[in-house]
Amino acid sequence: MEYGFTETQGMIRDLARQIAQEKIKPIREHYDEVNEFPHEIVKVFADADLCGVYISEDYGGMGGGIMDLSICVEELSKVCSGIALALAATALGTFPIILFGTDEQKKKFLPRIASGKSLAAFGLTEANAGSDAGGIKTTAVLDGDHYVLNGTKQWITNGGEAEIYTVVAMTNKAKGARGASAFIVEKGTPGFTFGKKENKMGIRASATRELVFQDCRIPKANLLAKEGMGFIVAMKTLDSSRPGVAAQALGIAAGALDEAVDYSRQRRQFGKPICSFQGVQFMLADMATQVEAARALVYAAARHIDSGAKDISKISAMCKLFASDTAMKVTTDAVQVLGGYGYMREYPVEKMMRDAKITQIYEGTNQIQREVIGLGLIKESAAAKK
Ligand code: COS
Repeated sequence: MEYGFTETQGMIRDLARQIAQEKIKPIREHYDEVNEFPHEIVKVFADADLCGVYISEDYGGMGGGIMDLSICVEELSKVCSGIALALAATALGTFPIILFGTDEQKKKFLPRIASGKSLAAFGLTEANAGSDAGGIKTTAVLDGDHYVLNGTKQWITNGGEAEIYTVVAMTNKAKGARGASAFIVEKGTPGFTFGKKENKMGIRASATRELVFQDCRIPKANLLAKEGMGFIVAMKTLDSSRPGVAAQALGIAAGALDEAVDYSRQRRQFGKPICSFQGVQFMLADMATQVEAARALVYAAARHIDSGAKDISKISAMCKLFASDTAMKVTTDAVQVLGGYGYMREYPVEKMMRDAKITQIYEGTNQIQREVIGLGLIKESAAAKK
């Protein structure tokens, strides 16, 4: 099969492609305009069993991995990355449970996510802790059988819409990054509310909101891994989730390329379709080459992680960096190919350009990705010299 997909992966691609074309395409402009969450499409994902493609069969999923998730997110993002994000951000919120949850925690939460009954979200970022993830101020204090959470998380994707949140808070401030711990918090827990809903440049069908904790008591059993391991939980989660952002960026770029090629065949100037001009052809050729290169790196990273390899930080950061820079460049060029029409809301490429921008920023800015890649290179070189 194309790109070495398994039969199941081919099926996931076809299903996601069909949903994107039939269900998402007709309503993507509306959701972008009104800045609302697409509940009707999340139900379609659930009915099609797409919510659990990366979750083990033991917990109700399809038993695939990051590659299966990436294929699904890429296809959906070709049409609308904001809507695809409901699924991708759920994966981000789910990875801490997959990677660090006990069997009990997995049994309790994963089947709900796999079935699409519950969405998940990941709460790390705060107003003054973005790139400096170790600088979070939210606290969790042990009180008998409960932890008491206080603080505010900012810009949380799926905020307010998700039922299950994995949240990082400080259990020992004095220890810095080593004093953070990760918890599962359910929507509806007293003391857990939602704050400001953001009005964004792109991915407007996605909900981005504050999580507010005020003396929020959560059972001790909801601690993930051990006290003090929260920063590691967060870093390893991001290592696994970044290919999902890369797949989203790849989908946006591939979608914009398709639009640009189609348009260049229809649009006539100087008595010919504009695709017959070398200036346009060369642009399309560069765009297509960049998309294919991004795809190769995203799939390589996803497969490397799925192989169970331990050294995943560097390639995960590389695919996120490359695919998101590709998305920005290709969507900008797609707008250029469509010219004046490209700048208008009636055509989808201006939305794709707005949507692409966030992929260079979230789940670690591309400057942070370069730092992770650089550190990886230094570590590898040092290990090779030992
Ligand atoms: N896997 C396992 N452990 C990791 C790790 C990883 N990928 N990355 C770092 N660690 C460990 C380090 O080994 C170190 O452990 P020790 O204390 O035992 O030495 C600890 O975590 C702290 O690491 P470090 O000192 O490198 O942390 P920094 O505070 O300097 O931060 C970066 C490192 C910048 C890479 C990190 O803060 C980061 O990824 N920031 C971006 C966060 C982000 O993506 N935010 C987006 C919002 S979340 S959607």
